[in-house]
Amino acid sequence: MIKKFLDLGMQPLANKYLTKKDLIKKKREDFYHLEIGFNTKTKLVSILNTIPSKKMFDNKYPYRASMSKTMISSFENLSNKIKRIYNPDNIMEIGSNDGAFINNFDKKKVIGVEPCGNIAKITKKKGYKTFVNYWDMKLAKKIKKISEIDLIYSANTLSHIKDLNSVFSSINHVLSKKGVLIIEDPSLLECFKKVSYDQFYNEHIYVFSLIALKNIIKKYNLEVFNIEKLNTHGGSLRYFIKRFSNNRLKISKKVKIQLNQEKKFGLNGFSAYLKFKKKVENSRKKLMEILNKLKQNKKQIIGYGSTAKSCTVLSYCSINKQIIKYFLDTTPNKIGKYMPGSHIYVKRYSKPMINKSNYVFLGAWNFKKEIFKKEKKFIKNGGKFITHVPIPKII
Ligand code: JHZ
Repeated sequence: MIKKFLDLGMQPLANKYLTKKDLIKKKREDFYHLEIGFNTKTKLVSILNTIPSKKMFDNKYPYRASMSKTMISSFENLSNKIKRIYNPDNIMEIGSNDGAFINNFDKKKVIGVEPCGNIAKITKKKGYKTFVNYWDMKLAKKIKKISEIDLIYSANTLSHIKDLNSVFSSINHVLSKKGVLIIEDPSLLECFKKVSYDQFYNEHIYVFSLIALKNIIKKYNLEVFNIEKLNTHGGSLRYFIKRFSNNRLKISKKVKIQLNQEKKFGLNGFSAYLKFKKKVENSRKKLMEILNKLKQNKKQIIGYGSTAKSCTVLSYCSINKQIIKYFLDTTPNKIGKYMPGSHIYVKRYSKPMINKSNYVFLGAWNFKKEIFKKEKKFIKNGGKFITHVPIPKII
């Protein structure tokens, strides 16, 4: 049974940016009801109204993993580890985006799977074998005809695919006997601790806990043998998964520790979910108090990092362009366009632009460390950031 615990209202598709022409023509935007539920049997947390993949991941997809130094170095560190510890004959990445991970490997050893044609073009151009496909059994069969895969990696992708049965049976089909599957996605425990409700948007169908993932993959004779806690994307978990039959890889005690932490927090019962709902409502109230007060005092507020997450916050809190004048961002496919729903304009990031600002809402709060390092001058000159995570405040 799926029990609903949170209603984040009507939301646009988080990565559907609009052009000026779209606005003039009053192009129809798709809105959907963003409600979150908890499966009492599998303990899996998911959004309740899902959008077909084709509507979300198309040839105009803007997100580029390489836009952040944090992500590039996270992928580089993992790649070095993979080479050192597993030394696989071949590697496949599901959701290879612009190649931030596969760039670290020999072109002969690695393949990418990326359904967004405009993004897949980037790795193809560099000479990486890239399948412009959604991950499914048809593709798994095609790949297996060439070879089984020793190491499958997928970051921030499996949580975007509704049919987890198809995901894991296809992985099972192509993974070699001693193969290792590494998945990384935002952690539900971290999301709850940080009240980062903006981890929920149309693309994030699931926010996994170890408890839930363990329950789901056991059906495919797969088990988590190690985990790593990552700071990326607001607190993620990296799951190292093997076949039950592979006894060469031992189960780390970190797995048990994480399971206990999740249980202690109450992630396998419903009351933690109701508590989270209350915290989310308070978060909205506090953020709006801060923004409205600044507005009353005639302060100009801009945004930094036009994230998919921001889209949830803007809609849920009814923040419009009267409150946040524009967003700054480095992503080529977002610059010069308007954010979905709020229609707040996205300007090209530049140092002078940020340095002349006073109050900056941190849309990319997950890159706070990287951004604070980059914006020392803005901070030194008295510039203030506004964040809603873990509690709304001016920093
Ligand atoms: P970022 C996307 O979510 C969508 P978003 C997706 N569904 C997902 O799961 C995660 O990524 C992985 C900009 N920026 O990574 C770049 C600057 O302008 O938090 C990006 O537009 N300057 C696939 O959109 C945005 O912020 C900077 O210095 O929530 C960050 O987006 C930095 C560091 C970032 O993901």
